Amino acid sequence: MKNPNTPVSILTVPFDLGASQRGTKLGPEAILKAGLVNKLHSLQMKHTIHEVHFPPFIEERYSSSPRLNYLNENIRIHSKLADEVYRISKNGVFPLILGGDHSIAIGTISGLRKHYQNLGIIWMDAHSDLNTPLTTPSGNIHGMSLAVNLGMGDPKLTSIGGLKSTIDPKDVVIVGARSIDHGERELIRREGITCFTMHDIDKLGMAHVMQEAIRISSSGTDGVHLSFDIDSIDPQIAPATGTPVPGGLSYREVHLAMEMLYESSILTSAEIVENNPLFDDHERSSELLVGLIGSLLGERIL
Ligand code: 6HN
Ligand code: MN
Ligand code: MN
Ligand code: MN
Repeated sequence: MKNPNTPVSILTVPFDLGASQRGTKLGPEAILKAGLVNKLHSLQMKHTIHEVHFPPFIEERYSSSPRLNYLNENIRIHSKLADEVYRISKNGVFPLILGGDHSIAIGTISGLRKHYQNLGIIWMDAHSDLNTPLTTPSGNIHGMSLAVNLGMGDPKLTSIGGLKSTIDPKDVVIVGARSIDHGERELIRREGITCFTMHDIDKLGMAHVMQEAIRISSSGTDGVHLSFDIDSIDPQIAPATGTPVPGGLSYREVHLAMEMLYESSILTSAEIVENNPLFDDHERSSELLVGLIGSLLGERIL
């Protein structure tokens, strides 16, 4: 964050209809239970916690389509979240959003785009979430959220927040990818998105990759958002995910990323998504996430 005295507004978004596995709607509560509030107190950060409420969904009336699962439910959540994120950013407060599955990035980033002219994005994920209804293998909207933010996909999703401006693909950096679908690969090449795969991290080292991610996302932008998918971390140390992919970030690599983001002072918002306590081993993934949020907000070893 730009100024360490910036107050933080935690928005919890218990929504899991962007994915096929149920359970990420329990994610925010698990992170709070694992000690997030104590962590913020120990860092002496002013903060508020607020749940994004939705009218309950009636299961028999779920909107189904083979290409866009639960489209109407997604639209409702992301529209409401966009409003709340916009309000928080406008007030000079740092929004920290706890998901929920990764579809919520549609709401978060739509809200941020109302406040920032040119938003940069660091997308830490095992996946690139760049599918569209034409390329999706699953119909799950959490696999399309970055594409939607680039203006690609169903108009009912790309128009959330009511803005014409989209994110410039040159200001987007993906970090940690190791499962990219065919259509996503084409889109990354066509749009010139920077994508540091695990192969790049192995070769270049995490410090260099994060230096580049920070430089690219912050050059010519007036805000930078971190969208952090828990599955970027190796599933052996963070098992709480419905979409595990082996060969992910190590404990120190992911902490280093958070520490470097704090030191860079570029971040203006962050979201932590896809934590699914139904797959956790006791609370170890949620505890790891609390530690990572600590590093992101300024906790130091020495
Ligand atoms: N996530 N690429 C796959 C799909 O269904 O589109 C997996 C997406 C995972 C999404 O992890 O946020
Ligand atoms: Mn994701
Ligand atoms: Mn993922
Ligand atoms: Mn730029």
